[in-house]
Amino acid sequence: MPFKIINTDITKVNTEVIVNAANRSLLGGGGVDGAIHNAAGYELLKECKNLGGCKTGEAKITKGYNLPAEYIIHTVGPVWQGGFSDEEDYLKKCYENSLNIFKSLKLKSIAFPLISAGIYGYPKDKAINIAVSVIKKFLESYDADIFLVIFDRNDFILNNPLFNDLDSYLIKNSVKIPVNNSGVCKIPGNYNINYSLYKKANTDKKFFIDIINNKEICDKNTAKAISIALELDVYNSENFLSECGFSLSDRSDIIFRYFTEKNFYDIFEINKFLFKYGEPLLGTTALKI
Ligand code: AR6
Repeated sequence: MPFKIINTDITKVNTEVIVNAANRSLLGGGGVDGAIHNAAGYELLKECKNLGGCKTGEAKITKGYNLPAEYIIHTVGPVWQGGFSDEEDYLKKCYENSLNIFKSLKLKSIAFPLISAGIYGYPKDKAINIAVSVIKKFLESYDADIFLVIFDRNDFILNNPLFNDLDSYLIKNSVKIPVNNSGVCKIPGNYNINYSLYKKANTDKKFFIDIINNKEICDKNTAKAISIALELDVYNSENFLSECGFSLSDRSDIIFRYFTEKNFYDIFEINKFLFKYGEPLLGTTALKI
């Protein structure tokens, strides 16, 4: 089920599918569309000419040609018109229809750009929230590695009151705590961890099962993801991590502690904040990007 937000150029991403934020002609344009057509080559335009265009909110698939990705799903986002023209519904449909094609082909990895958030002017914070919420819902019933590609970190705007609060928390808690990363690297036996928690830990199913059976080394990031999945409060999460051989020390740990203090266990939301601060996200995808 894992979902990660990454900062890169989507044309370089080696998922099976990348998604293009196209226009209704499907014949190329600027932004990510231009970058994808340039990188894929002329053969892509030839195939697109036979598709007969695409309506806003719908999606069509082509081969990836010279891209690392095998396929491209082209979808057409709405142009922002102040929010009064069903833009939200159309943008949701872009993600949903792309994911439906992806699922129908039984594919396992896909990367999205932030559809409509460039030339089409959709407010970036709203576009991020729609992308994450549709992807999160989809992953409840289908296992895949899904990436949201943020090309320019400045586009990652979080309009969330917790953000200012977390900022002051980080300033108050910036004192270095002695580090214990002795890394027993094993999940302590006294926690009854059900394998179905892999979704809540944003972790690949097979990797998660190997971790809880101690067939794989549990790194600190995974230990924190499991602690979130178990909904351990701040006291118990620190005990759990300490039993795994880790203590909370760096900035990403302080962000983790901030959310456990609040009993906040939505790993997708926590990862938005970690991305914003340039810290590693919690969870593990099967595909390494
Ligand atoms: N990799 C990942 N993301 C990118 C890349 C890249 N190489 N290049 C840009 N982005 P936009 P839209 C980001 O304008 O708003 C085209 O002309 C960019 O920073 O590409 O849906 C089409 O033909 C932004 O966050 O798409 C349409 O006419 C996001 O991709 C129109 O633009 C989307 O920006 C579609 O506009």
